[in-house]
Amino acid sequence: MSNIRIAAGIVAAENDRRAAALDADYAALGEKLARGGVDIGAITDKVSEFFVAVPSWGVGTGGTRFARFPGQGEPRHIFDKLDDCGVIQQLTRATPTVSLHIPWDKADPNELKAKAETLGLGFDAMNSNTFSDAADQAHSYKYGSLSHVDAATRAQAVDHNIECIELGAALGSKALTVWVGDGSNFPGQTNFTKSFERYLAAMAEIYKALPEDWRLFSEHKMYEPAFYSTVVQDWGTNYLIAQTLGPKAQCLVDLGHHAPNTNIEMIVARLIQFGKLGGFHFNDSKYGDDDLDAGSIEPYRLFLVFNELVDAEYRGVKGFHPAHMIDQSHNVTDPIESLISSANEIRRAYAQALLVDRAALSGYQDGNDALMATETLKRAYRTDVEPILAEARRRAGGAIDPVATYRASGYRAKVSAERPAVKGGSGGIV
Ligand SMILES: [Mn+2]
Repeated sequence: MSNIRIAAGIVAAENDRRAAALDADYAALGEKLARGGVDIGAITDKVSEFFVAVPSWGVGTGGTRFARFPGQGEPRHIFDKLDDCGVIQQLTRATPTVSLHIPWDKADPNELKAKAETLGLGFDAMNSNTFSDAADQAHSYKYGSLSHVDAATRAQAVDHNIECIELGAALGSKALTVWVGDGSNFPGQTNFTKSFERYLAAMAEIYKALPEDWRLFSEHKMYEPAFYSTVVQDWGTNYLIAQTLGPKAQCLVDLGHHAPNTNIEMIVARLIQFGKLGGFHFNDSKYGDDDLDAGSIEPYRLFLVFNELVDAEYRGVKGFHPAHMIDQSHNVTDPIESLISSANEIRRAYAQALLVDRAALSGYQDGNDALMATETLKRAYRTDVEPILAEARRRAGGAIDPVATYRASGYRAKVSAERPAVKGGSGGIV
């Protein structure tokens, strides 16, 4: 098991070329922020401590239900995937954990831990898969899993989730994310109430198996793979699940899982208010669950979500510690480059949200000054925080320009020589 890292000399040489420009840009931004009473050092420290988990499935090339076009040097198994995740962390210093998907990433926990440790990685939330059939399973999930009409199929799905918890516990993970593909394609195909009752009873079994310090995240999704109804269709149903199961159950918000034009930042605020925001699957979308790169379509929406998160952080909301995870499908880019860029965009939204003058905003809100209130958000959003992001990476040993450094390293060509091309392959949207 070789660890393929980018040589430290390459990162240093690339950083040297950009150091003087960054020093000047950082000083200029620091001066500008200081005029508004903001200490750039404090913002940089906070950004440095903000992390987002990389999905193991994100480092392979994704696909659609039409086709998948494999990329060069694709990871063949979880250990290759961890190598790729290690490179993302090495360059960004923003992604120290990996979120595993079982059974895709199933392996000996000791080997997984040992490999991750050599790469400086840890493990974030575990993800179960009852939306497709594994080769050796007794009962099919074609007509559902945790809400299936057949008790033996439900029990099999519950057992799989418990297996994910056990593997995760051995790896140091602290959460299980459950997303089911259960639903229906035709009116009348399923009974809404009975299927939700069956789902809740099955989730209660999983909840019982959680270690004391674990959380259970349920993820809602409006449609796909079911096209008429899904059992966990929206944040209201998701909230009911978390409320019914107990304090360790919280809602996971995948940014792509809502109807078009939904005010996602407002959902985030509601879930925070009632202690049920578990975390995020960051991505972006134009039409549906497109799983495009975070911040690539609607960066202002991402900022508005972070505006709610920072508001909660500064208010010191009790028990507020959402899990930050990326969930994307990379069909036309090098997945490593997309994940590097997404991690940066997520940190960018956080940094911009930290710059919002909250005292002024509160004053404008109380004074019904709509124009100045929204301008206060815009002023923070318009700030080019790139020098802060680059400085945070540099201080932590990462790359000032991580994509350029990745390209200069020739990593993809190197792994292409070691990893034979994958033939065919299936759809990759999750
Ligand atoms: Mn997701």
